[in-house]
Amino acid sequence: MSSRRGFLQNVLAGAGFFTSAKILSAQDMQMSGDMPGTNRKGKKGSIQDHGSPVLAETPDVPNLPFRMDGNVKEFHLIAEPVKQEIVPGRIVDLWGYNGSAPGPTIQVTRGDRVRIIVDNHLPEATSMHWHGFEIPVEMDGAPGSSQEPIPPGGRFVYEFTLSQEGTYFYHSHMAMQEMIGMIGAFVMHPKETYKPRVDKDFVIILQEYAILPNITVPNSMNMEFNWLTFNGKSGPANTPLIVRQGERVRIRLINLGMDHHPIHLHGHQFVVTGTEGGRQPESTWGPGNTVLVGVAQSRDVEFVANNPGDWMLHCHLPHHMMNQMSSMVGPMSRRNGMPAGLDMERGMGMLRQGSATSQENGPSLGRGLGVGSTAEQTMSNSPLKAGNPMQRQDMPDMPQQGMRMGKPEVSKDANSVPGFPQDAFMEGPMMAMDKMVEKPENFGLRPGWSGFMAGMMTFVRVLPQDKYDHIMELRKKQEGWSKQRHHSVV
Ligand SMILES: [Cu+2]
Repeated sequence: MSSRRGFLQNVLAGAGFFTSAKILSAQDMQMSGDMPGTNRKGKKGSIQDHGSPVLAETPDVPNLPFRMDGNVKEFHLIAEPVKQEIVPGRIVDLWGYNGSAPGPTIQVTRGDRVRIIVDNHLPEATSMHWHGFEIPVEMDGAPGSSQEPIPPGGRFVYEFTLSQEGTYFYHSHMAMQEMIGMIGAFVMHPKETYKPRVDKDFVIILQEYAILPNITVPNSMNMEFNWLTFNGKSGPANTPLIVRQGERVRIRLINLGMDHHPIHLHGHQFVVTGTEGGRQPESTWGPGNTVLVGVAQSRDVEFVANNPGDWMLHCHLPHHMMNQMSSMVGPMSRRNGMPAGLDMERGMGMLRQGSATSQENGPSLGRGLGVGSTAEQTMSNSPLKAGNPMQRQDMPDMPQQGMRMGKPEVSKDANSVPGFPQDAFMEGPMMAMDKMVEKPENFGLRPGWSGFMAGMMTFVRVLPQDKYDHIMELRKKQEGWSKQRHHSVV
């Protein structure tokens, strides 16, 4: 985060953008804990606090700084290619904003007049849509109808007054660009805090990418996805949500992708207090612990964190609780290849002979669009041939690469059991990388925890006061330390 922040400031300073204005960084704003430009009554951090709302925190994503021009809050967004490290060592090529995918979070207060300068540093035209905003149509960012697309190297300046409240977002209105990262959160706070007041307010953006092994660019046309992210990170690389026991917590979930995600919280019941249309009346709040966040929707959930522990928060679609899913993992890792897809021409339906449902073409087209592998491993949901279950045919020496050493514990006759393997080579001690994802927010987690975290998965850590304070201390120390170094690694 600190490197992103430095990068952002450099970009903005380089453009001469903030020469006369104080830069409000994410950390500055977060440390003050206040909405910029507002006075907060009450003791900071106190559970009984009233007055203006707390600033939302988007773990692993910075806030977008702004400057005041008279009574206008001026933001600057740069659409550009981004290198994003979704898990340690897996750096992928996405498109985003200001060095981040998803883009930095914008936070405003109802009634604010905002100006957003959008520069296009992409090699093609883009557009910037303000999702759900009640603003004049010429500010809507619909390419071709409300305005011309922003050409490469071009700029468009948006300006409007906001009279809404809730969890909104901005995104490119070009479909393929949406699938390669181009979205960011836009939180509109009320002037007076809602009751009951929340002590912590988090934003999580849900995204999905199809990135085959040894490729760094997602295939934005895929219908299936093997990297599922919260705020641009897959488990175990996410920064956990740190809360004090007894605090009231809001989590704002935003989804822009091809799938709907049932987001589940362990250990607590919550209520859904808002949608992409803003706050819902309290009479509609029913208890639950899983909320379906549909495509183009946002959902706010609130709960009192009264149950201490490290609680998982994750998408409950089983395939969204995995990383690097491809035709070579899990049950499919042990047999020879079989036809799986078609080349792009035939996959798009341009068949030279036969029909798409024919004996020759049907099985391949049935697996996807044909844009991808042309051979896949057969399923092993039937007994494998006898032999040492530790020995993988395709990978006799399992690479460890910084992961914790160790082999999965499997029974001697594992290969004779129909269905084996399911998770044996995908989860557990051998996949643990606690050290590689070490950060203050992970302090004190059970050793080996990271071997079971993947995909859209993070923790809500509900901590008693002393443990909470300790992590905050560590966080402060790390911020001080990384401020001294201008270019740390992600
Ligand atoms: Cu999901």
